[in-house]
Amino acid sequence: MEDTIVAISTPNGEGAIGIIRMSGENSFEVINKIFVNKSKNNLESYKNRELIYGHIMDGENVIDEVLVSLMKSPNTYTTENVVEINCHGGSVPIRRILDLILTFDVRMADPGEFTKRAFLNGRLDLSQAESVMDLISAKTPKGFDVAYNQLEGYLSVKINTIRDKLLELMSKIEVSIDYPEEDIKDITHNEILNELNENKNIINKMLKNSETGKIIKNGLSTVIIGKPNVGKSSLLNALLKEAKAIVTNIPGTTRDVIEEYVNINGIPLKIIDTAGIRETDNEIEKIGVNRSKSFFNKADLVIFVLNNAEEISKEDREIIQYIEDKKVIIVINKTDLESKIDFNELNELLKNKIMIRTSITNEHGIEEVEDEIAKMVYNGDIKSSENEYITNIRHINLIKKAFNSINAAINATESAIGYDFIEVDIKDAYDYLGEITGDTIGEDVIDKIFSNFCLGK
Ligand SMILES: Nc1nc2c(ncn2[C@@H]2O[C@H](COP(=O)(O)OP(=O)(O)OP(=O)(O)O)[C@@H](O)[C@H]2O)c(=O)[nH]1
Ligand SMILES: [Mg+2]
Repeated sequence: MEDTIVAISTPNGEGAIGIIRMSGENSFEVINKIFVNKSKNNLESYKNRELIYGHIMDGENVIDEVLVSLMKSPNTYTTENVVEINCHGGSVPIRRILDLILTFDVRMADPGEFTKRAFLNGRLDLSQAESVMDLISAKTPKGFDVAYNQLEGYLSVKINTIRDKLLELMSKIEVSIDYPEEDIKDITHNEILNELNENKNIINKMLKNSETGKIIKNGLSTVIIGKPNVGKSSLLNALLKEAKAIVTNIPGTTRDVIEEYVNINGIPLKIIDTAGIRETDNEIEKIGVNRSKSFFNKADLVIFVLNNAEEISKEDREIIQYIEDKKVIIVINKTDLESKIDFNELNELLKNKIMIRTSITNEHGIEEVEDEIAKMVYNGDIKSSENEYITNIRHINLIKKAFNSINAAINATESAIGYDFIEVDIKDAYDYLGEITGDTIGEDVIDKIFSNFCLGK
């Protein structure tokens, strides 16, 4: 029998209510001992999941006025008996109730232990359990929708469908190995190849979307660079729709790096505005410039701003060298002013880079910048309505491994190697995919996954 566990399920700090959750065999018995309501009925005479008003008592002493609900196994979060206590949302009542509960045969839950139990008791598979954490930490509504879809089991269904097909293929191969002289028609190399290719294509499609999935989950780190005074901070403010960064006509206004989050078509963007790049004797500005340069390397996307009213300078050429093999959007700003920039030279310097003309002062071209960012992330689509992305690095790595094993099986089949060798590779792919849903996985990996959860979840 599993221990009974308890944890505070609401965040730290002051709030209207705080929730303490208890799960396991003893939870009903414990709540019966510490909870008193006016009619003094035995709690188990209440309806399942009904909210019951009353007080938590430590002997004769009232600890807090609360609402309690009892949820009977098996239709609960963990599938065990679960009790939730809604008390006042301050650290004192919450802590006191928790301490009181811990005087009984109940222990503190480990991080993620409630969800781990939901997994171990078979209510959720591993990919669904992992999505719970993504739901909580989602940075945009889009990120939430993708995680929710995973909780609903879209990934599990997809993975299980492939695994079923692989299993069927393995059993056909097995029959051909074990009973070669029986009347059953042996599977041919060609038939194996067809099956394998079909699964390879499905997996490949999943992998293709995984870059987008990672960005939807973790955000896109975007750096705005350019010479002083070209309008970098103005662009940051325009994307944020808020005057966060200081804008002046004095070159060298931004001395340090400014970081802000913004949601662009469902993509969480961490935008970094940097100090304008130029040679300078000013020590403070020098540090800023060096920091700007170091930010290129870490960025997923670079927005390089140039001033339409200035000629291309030595600094611009230097920046162009830095960004050559980066994902870049070039913004030619101040198009309201007379153009002095040599576009022939610029096109020559910046082959195949996307260029957008803006006048931030007149609010021109900003939407184009946003659309271009979305396009880069959604593989050409400006607004993807799709929610079927794989966002979890662990899943992506396993899908890659499964892909490689299927490829190995295809190669083996093409070189007409013995069936037992082909089968080994197929079995590997089958097992890797099983690690996503938790069908084939070691206890250590499971522990590691849930230890990243927050307490009380
Ligand atoms: N005419 C015109 N002026 C602009 C435009 N965009 C920005 N400016 C002006 O250009 C000046 C510099 O803008 P900032 O956004 O501070 O430029 P920055 O690149 O952040 O400058 P540093 O922080 O010094 O590197 C300000 O006076 C802005 O009002 C534009 O599209 N047209
Ligand atoms: Mg600035």
